[in-house]
Parts: sequence; C-alpha cells; structure tokens
Amino acid sequence: MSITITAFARSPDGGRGLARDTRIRWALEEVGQPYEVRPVSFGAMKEPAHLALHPFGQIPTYEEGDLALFETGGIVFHIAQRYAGLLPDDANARARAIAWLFAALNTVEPPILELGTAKLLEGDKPWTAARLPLVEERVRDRLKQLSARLGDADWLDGAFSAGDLMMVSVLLRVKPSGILDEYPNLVAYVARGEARPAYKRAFAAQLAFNTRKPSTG
Ligand code: GTB
Repeated sequence: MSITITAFARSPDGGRGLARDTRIRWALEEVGQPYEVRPVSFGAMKEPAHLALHPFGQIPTYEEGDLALFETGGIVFHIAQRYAGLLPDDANARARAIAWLFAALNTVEPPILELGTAKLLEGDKPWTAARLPLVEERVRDRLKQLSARLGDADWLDGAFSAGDLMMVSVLLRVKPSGILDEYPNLVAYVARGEARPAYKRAFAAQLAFNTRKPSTG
C-alpha cells in the first residue's frame, strides 16, 4: 500500500532537516518503505482539506490506504508497529523502546521547544534577557539526566530503536544552540544517529525537496 506524507512546500529552515517530516522520512527509510511527499503551503495547511487530515493544521501527516494519521509520535509508532526494524521482538524491550519514544516527546522535547520559542518568538520582549537563562537551565537539566543515563552506550536501551530515532531527532533541534556540546556523549549519540544510512537518505531527500526548482507548469 503506498504511503504519502506531507511536508512544508518549502521549509523555513531551507533544508537543514529540522522540520518534522524528517523524522517520518527517517523512520520509513529505516524500515525500507518507499513514500511520496505532498508539499503543503502555509495557507493550505489551514484550509479544510488539510484540516481534515490534521486538526491543528500542521505537517507532517501520513496516509496509507484508508489510514490517515497526524502527530509524529503517533506516526513513528505506527510505522514501528507495522514494519520490522524499529522495535525489538522481546515484549519488555519493546515496551522500553516505546517508553523512550514517549520520553523524547514528552520529557526532553518540551524544554527544547520552549528555548526555541524564547529565542525566536519572544526574543524582542523586555523580559527575555531575564527569562532565557532559566529556560536554558531547564534544557540543561534534562540533557544532564539523559547524558547520565546514556553513559557510554551507543543507544538508549540495547539496539537502535524508534526511541533513539525520536530522541536523536529531538536533540538535533537543540544542536544549533550550542548547549548540546556541553554533553560530549550526547553529541556522539546524535552523530551516530546522523551516520545511519537511513538518516542520510532521509536528510538528502528533504534537502532535495526543499531546494527543488519551482515547477513551471
Ligand atoms: N506535535 C506535532 C508533531 O509532532 O507532529 C507538531 C507538528 C509541528 O510542529 N509542525 C510544524 C508546523 O506544521 C512543522 S515542524 N508548523 C506550521 C504551523 O503550525 O502553522 C516544526 C518546525 C518548523 C520549522 C522549523 N524550522 O524552520 O527550522 C523547524 C521545525
């Protein structure tokens, strides 16, 4: 059954891989499933046709036969359940990998997103100078804990899993801030994720997509 995802018609990051379709591309590459990408403009995202797929008017979405999904956590979980390669067979190990997937999204990503909001959307507010160090400390708290748990292991719990895919994707968002560099084992962890052939294919595909020539037809 063919798979179609949506992505920004042109990502504001110019193809640095930070928009969330990259996570879905990566998961599909890991499990060896081909996919199509439908570009969506910012305007079209808020139109009824897209809102029927995504109640919050965002990307990415995922369509496969009569299944339509939104939310990267739900989409990656679905891909990992349906296709082999992203979750261990052992039931307990599988449950732990899923817990890491949730931890990436529910525990590690929120302060990272908050840092982005504080810098990009609230950077010009008079209280930002006082607030920013607090937000950065919350990011450091989480990264310190994650770093302690990872130690010198390659991945969070045995073999690479959907939990690592999501955690690396989340950490990539904080890399430009420089805070990640304070945790060398997390830098190495992210680099291991980026070195995976499936990630490289996903990154190259989103870069080509975001730098394609405008169609003339
Ligand atoms: N919780 C949802 C999920 O995980 O699927 C969040 C989805 C989401 O935030 N989508 C963003 C979106 O559609 C794109 S990825 N935004 C448009 C809107 O809300 O109107 C977030 C994102 C956007 C831009 C960059 N960038 O330019 O670097 C990086 C990440």
